[in-house]
Parts: sequence; structure tokens; C-alpha cells
Amino acid sequence: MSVFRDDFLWGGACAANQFEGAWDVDGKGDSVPDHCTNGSNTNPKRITEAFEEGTLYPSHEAIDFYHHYEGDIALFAEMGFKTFRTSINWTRIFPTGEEAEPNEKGLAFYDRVFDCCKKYGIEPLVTISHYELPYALVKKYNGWADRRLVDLYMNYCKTIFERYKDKVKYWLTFNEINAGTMRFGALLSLGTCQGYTGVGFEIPDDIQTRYQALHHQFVASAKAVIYAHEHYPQFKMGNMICYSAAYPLTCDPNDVMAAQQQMDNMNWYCSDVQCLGEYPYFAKRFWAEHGIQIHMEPGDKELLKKGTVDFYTFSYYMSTCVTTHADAETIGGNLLGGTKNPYLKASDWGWQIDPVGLRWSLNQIYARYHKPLMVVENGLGAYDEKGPDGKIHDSYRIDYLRSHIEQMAEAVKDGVDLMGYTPWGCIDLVSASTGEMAKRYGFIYVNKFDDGTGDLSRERKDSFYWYQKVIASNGADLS
Ligand code: BGP
Repeated sequence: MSVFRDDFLWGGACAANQFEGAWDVDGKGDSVPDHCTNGSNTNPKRITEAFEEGTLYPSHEAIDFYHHYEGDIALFAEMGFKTFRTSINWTRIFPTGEEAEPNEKGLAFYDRVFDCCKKYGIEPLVTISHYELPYALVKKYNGWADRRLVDLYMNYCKTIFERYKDKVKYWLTFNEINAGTMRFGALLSLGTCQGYTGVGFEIPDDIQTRYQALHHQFVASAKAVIYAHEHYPQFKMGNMICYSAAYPLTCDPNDVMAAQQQMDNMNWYCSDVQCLGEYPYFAKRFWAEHGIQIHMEPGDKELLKKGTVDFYTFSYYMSTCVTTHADAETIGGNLLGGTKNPYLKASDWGWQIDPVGLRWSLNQIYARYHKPLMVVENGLGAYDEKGPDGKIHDSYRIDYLRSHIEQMAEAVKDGVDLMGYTPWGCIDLVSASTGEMAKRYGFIYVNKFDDGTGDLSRERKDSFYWYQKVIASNGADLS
């Protein structure tokens, strides 16, 4: 018997810059990821200002969803998707972020996508900004470091809200807004990388600028929520956090404290603002110890208080350990690595697989906010090899997803209000951290490779048929 709500939103998630391609088609401008080269686990991607001859920029073609959307959405429908999380590429609508009028061809593309979803009864879940800042705003303003970005974002929001008001009900203001608490968030989400070229992870850190830029995103998020609530009462507005589940490596109280501080700084710092409407109690000490001064304009506190979200969403791939002991072994991870957990196995990219950590996280978050939750990213990035029959038998991916859904069910039984689940990269797409195609998450295989070759054809993996059964049984049949 299913423990999930009858209206549970099963689906999948993608981001425009990682799967649309058509980076300069129909009037689209260039966004930050369009300036990122491909890379790998061992050879990190770079950002370049000018496009280098002979260098591959994976977002430029990606998997060309732009021209394949009808077939792809039909495949999502075949799996039984109730929802599809995607983002709108800001530069399709406002190529430099500052035009007086939106780009009609860009708007028309998303009309086609949402209409196609509607045809199959799929509810779109739209991320307004998923690591897709117009590059022109980096060059001119140093991204979100400049408060004028708030108005430009609001202009973009007003345009898409009005255009899609009858087609989209669920909105997320910023993908993984807490990326801004980390050094390379400067490039990924804040766009405070004016003039920087080189390896993304090596971007020089300026913590003052980062936290001020993050404040501007909080204000923008709150304003978008307030505006939506005032003009479109049918909208449901959500936040989105890259959730860091951090365990103390040992029972040394110093490790326990260090783990709590990591959770505070990486998770609650942002979601307290977006869910409770104010900076958490520990922020003042954190700012003082890091020499950060947040400049607030009159009215900001009231805006944050009023602009709290209706539901909380997050990505969850893994957990880490935290320790104060210098000899511990480290591992990689989503946005942030950490210390190796001896009880867990890791993916080929070193991300530690921890389904129980998802139950723990759901409980932690729900206890703090009592808002409906949604897991909007989860999944296993893996190398897929075709079997002798030419098909992908991805039992490892099924195992990963099954064990996480089992723990979601436990959390629901614990009393958590869980409204949906959209595994990441439901169709293979470009990796955000490495720029690879080889790191695949999809239920649908895309014939596209790291050297840019491939005919872009789509094939169903074993996990496709498995997920179809899961959805049909509302999560009761995980066999
Ligand atoms: C999240 C991002 C996604 C996505 C995912 C998987 O941090 O929101 O955009 O890419 O991680 O990460 P990766 O692509 O690096 O494997």
C-alpha cells in the first residue's frame, strides 16, 4: 500500500543550461555557463570570456532539448510523470538582462514546452534562475554584487509570471541558493566573477562580496514571492537548497559542534531567511568573525519577513562527515566534499551514497519549518555502458533510487509532509560540476559524448521501465 499522498508529484528535473542547447538560437543571449568549457573529474572546467577556437563549450548543444522537447516530454509522459521540473533560461527572455522588451521567440519556446506538458497532464515546476545568469550582467555589474540585479530579476519574473500564469503554478526562485555560501558559488550562482577567467574552483575568494550578493538574492527572492502572492494567488512559491547532511565523524564534542556549524552555515543560514523571514540567530557572530558587513536598505527586513516561501525544496545526493581531527580521509561531493564515512560506499565520482541520510534530512527540515517539502534533485551520476543487446541495464541506478524512495516513505510515516520527488537529470544531460556527458543520471539515454560527437538519439534504460512502475503504484511497488 502506498504511503505517499494521492496527489504526490512524481517526475524528473533538468536545467535549461544543461540540456537545452541552442545557446544562440532565436535571439538567445549568452549566459555564464555558455562561457564554461567541458571538463572531467580530473580535468576541471574553465570559464573563458572569449570563445576559444577548437574548445568545446558543452552547453552550446547539450542534448538539444530545444529541438527535441516534444519527443522528450512524450517519453516523460510514458513514464507517467505528474510533474516536470525545468528552468527558464533568463537569456532567452532577456538576452543581456536589460532589454526594455522581452524576446518573443524565447517566450514562445516555453509556451510550446508548457503546452506540451499540459497535453500529457504534466504539471511544470519552474526554476526561475538555475545557474543561468546573463553573462552581460557579470561584465557590467559583477553579477549579484550589484543591487540593481534585484530590479532586473523582478522585471524578468514579472514577464514570465504574466506570460505563463495559466500554465505554471509551481515556481522556485533560485536553484541551490546556498551555493553562494561557498567560494565557487561566485561563479556558479552569484556571477560575482567579473573579469575572471580560469578554473571555476580556483576563483579568488571575496567573502564580503559573496555574502552581500547573497543578501541581494534573498531580497529578490522575497520580492518575487510577495509579487506572486499579490498578483497570482494560485501560484505556489518555493525555495531550493543544496542540502548538506553533515555528520560528526566521531563523538568528540568538537566534531559534533563542527558538524552543527557546517549545517548552520550551509543549510539554515539561507533557508531560515527564506522560510522564517529573518537571518538566523548565529548569523551575527558568523559575520563578525569573517569580517562581513551586510548592507541592508531600509525596508529589507520587512521584505524578508513578508516574502517567505510556501514550500521548501532541496537537492539531496549524499552526506558527508565533519571532523576537527586532521588525519581524516577526505572525499568529493556535490558543491562541497568532506570527510569519508567508513559506513558508506561512494559513486564513481566519490559522492557518498546515503539513503538513510535522506530520511534524517527530511525530518530535520520538517521539524524546523513545518512546510510541505519536495525533493527536487536526487540521483546517481554513473558511467553507463551498453550491454551485448545494445541496451543500458542500469541496475545500480535502480538500487540507488529504490533505497532513497524507501527512506522517503519512512519519513512520510514519521509524519513529514512530502509533496513530490523529481530525480535529477531524468534524461542524460551535461554535468554542472564537471561539464561532462559521461556522468549520466537519466532514465533516458542520450547518444552524446564528451568529445561532442553522437547523433542525439534517445533510448530507454532499464530504470525507465522501473520508474514507470513506481509511479503507476504511487511508490508502493519498488521491485
Ligand atoms: C546540483 C545542481 C544541478 C545538477 C546536480 C548534479 O548541484 O543543481 O544543476 O547538475 O547538482 O551535479 P553534477 O551535474 O555536477 O553531477
